[in-house]
Amino acid sequence: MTDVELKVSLNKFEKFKAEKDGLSVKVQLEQFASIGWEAMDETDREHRLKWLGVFFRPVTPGKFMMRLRLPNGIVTSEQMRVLGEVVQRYGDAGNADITTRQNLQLRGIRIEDLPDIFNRFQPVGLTSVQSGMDNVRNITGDPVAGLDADELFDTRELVSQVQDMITNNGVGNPEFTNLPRKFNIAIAGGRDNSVHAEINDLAFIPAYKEAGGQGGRGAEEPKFGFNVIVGGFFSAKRCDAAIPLQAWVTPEDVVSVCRAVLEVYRDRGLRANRQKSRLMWLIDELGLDKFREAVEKQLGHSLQPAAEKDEIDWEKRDHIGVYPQKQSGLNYVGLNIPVGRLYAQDMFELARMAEVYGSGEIRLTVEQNVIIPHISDLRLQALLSEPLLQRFSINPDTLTRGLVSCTGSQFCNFALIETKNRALAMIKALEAELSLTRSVRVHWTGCPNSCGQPQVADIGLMGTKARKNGKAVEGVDIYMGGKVGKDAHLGTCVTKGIPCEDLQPVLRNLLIEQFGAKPRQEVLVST
Ligand code: SRM
Ligand code: SF4
Repeated sequence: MTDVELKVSLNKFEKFKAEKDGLSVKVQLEQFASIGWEAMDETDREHRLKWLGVFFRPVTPGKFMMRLRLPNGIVTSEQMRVLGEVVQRYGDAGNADITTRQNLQLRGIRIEDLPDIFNRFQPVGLTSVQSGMDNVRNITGDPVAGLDADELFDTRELVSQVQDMITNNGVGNPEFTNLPRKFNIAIAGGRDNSVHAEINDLAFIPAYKEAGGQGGRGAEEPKFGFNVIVGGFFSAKRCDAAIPLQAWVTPEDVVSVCRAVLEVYRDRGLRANRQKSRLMWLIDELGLDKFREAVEKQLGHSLQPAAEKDEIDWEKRDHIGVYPQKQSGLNYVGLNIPVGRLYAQDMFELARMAEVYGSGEIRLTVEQNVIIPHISDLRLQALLSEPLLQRFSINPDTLTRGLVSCTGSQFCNFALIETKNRALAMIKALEAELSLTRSVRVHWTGCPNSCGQPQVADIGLMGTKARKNGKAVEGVDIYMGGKVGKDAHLGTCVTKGIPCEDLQPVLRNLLIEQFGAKPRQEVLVST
């Protein structure tokens, strides 16, 4: 594309990015704090601040959201305490949500507090840089990396290295602050694909390569590496699972492959129409072979062909409950956090419990739950008797256990419906009515952007406007058939436009007919 053509086709987002890089607002924070949010330049306030992970919320003007970066979903007790202190000062308006990318978002943030908040982040190694808009999102890794006796690869270090490359060690990296659109990266390390690799723009899946070449059994041990998949994404316009790049890389190559793919995407990605800018659209445009060649050219060497099979051969685990670690005498404990919502006091309690019973480490999952690792056998019972576990259970009811929800209309202006509170209330009501012997993964998402990933759920509920008695009401489209873990594939829309007020009986029937739920009355009579 010539410069002239490029200028003609620049949309509003490309224009403001070209005028001033998003990251440059970093040096203006003191100024923003002193003039206040209302006096700020609108584009700085509503767009560029997202390069620092700070999101203006039109639903709660003046109370910003702050999205962190927590590589591999790991947070220390010290960091959790700092984050708890940040939200505590906002009283009822302050809270934190665990996100579907193993991450935390803080709420209630005032612009005048930003300089102080960033000063507190720095000494404890927290960063929120490049976590929104046209940047690479939080990089997900195996939530039980380094704990799981059956893991194939401990993803923690690699995920941190990729983040450090992209963000210049959390300080901000102008090399990658002007991508055509958002970009998601995941690295799987276990056998159950705990990261939903298939819904990322770029993901690495454990796979062994026979020594001595392409398939044949060599004399040496098979070598560990990853098959690379590309182009997975959800958007209102299109949703696709990632496709194989037909490449296998060693762990040592992962950072440079991430860099090369990002450079190709940055330099050749489509920028005219934001609805057609995610990586898969570029792969479509170039064709997979040409795309792969472009990545190889950027890398400076050719990629090895993919291993014949990958190692994802387990059903996905949710990690809720108590599990022995590979380190003898130690356990990890998974707590169910209903719809991922935490308040300051919960954060302080989690930090304290991680220190008293574990090593001070806390982990987050893409199901918006928490894992506390490194609990010795001797301390386990005491941890399990902690009052917080009444609310954040290690043995929740079957439907609460699989519940995930995006933010919804409480804070998100894209939302067509309220999600988190409604999701919880409806699941509780269904649990009162029904008895199930297995967990059913119900995902709510407030609009077709699909942040709550309804396409990976057993039952996915996507917010929409429905009609009832001639009036527009909040409703959902129902998705079914999403499969995670082994043979993961996306679910599809099976029913459209159910008013939320009529949804409970519809879900009840689905759970009875397709998931073996029994009405509690019947269970009582037959026992
Ligand atoms: Fe998302 C935009 C929340 C995971 C697809 N997403 C938004 C915004 C920023 C919109 C806005 O400005 O209000 C939401 C912020 C609401 C708020 O105040 O919380 C938002 N997305 C979320 C989170 C918090 C949902 C959650 O409750 O967990 C997740 C934050 C993850 C993180 O830590 O970074 C979140 N978003 C996702 C995912 C799931 C994933 O990554 O596995 C997706 C689908 C996967 C994907 O992106 O391919 C997702 N979000 C979107 C999209 C559609 C992207 C597109 O290509 O069109 C948008 C809209 C956009 O970018 O224009 C969006
Ligand atoms: Fe907001 Fe829609 Fe994403 Fe939910 S799915 S957080 S409503 S953009």
